[in-house]
Amino acid sequence: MLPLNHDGGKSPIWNESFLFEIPHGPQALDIHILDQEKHGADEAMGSLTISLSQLFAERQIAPCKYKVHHGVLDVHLIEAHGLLDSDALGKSDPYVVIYCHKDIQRSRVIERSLNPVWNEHFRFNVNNEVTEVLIKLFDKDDMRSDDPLGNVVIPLDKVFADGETAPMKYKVLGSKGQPQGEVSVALKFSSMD
Ligand SMILES: [Ca+2]
Ligand SMILES: [Ca+2]
Repeated sequence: MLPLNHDGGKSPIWNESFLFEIPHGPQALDIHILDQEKHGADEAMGSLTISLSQLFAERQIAPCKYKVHHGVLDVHLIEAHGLLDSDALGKSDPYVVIYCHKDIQRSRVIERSLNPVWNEHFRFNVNNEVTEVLIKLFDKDDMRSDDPLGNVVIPLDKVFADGETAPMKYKVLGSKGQPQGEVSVALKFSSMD
């Protein structure tokens, strides 16, 4: 067991070497950083991928720093426009389910509206394994299973680079890729590095 550093493990020093035999070796090295838990599964803290092509060409790479994304992503679900009317009487009762890696969160239901305003914030712990957020829209139905209203995929590379993206309209796409309205979302990433 390694002793904890003076800062409670935030800046660990390992200074360990690992030898790999790679006769027909992989093109990249994947490093996963975990937090050891006494009870339950160890928690992922981030990961990085180092391409080995430069190493194969130059035989050696001097020590350098690689960025590990680790922080909190704030998904601000603002509103939607022009959603499908999937109820025989009246309008849809939309809500969304947000998928961020293995984490799933759900908004409240706005009754009888095709232009719902949620103005809700959802916070997710994210690391390098997370590259996008999936938003699924549904119509809440009482007597049967909820109707899907379409999906939105938001790539996160811009918010990771800029730290913040202003409210933007994303197209809601149906099961065949057809547009079914739009959702306004703003993103904010607070790095823990
Ligand atoms: Ca319905
Ligand atoms: Ca409904």
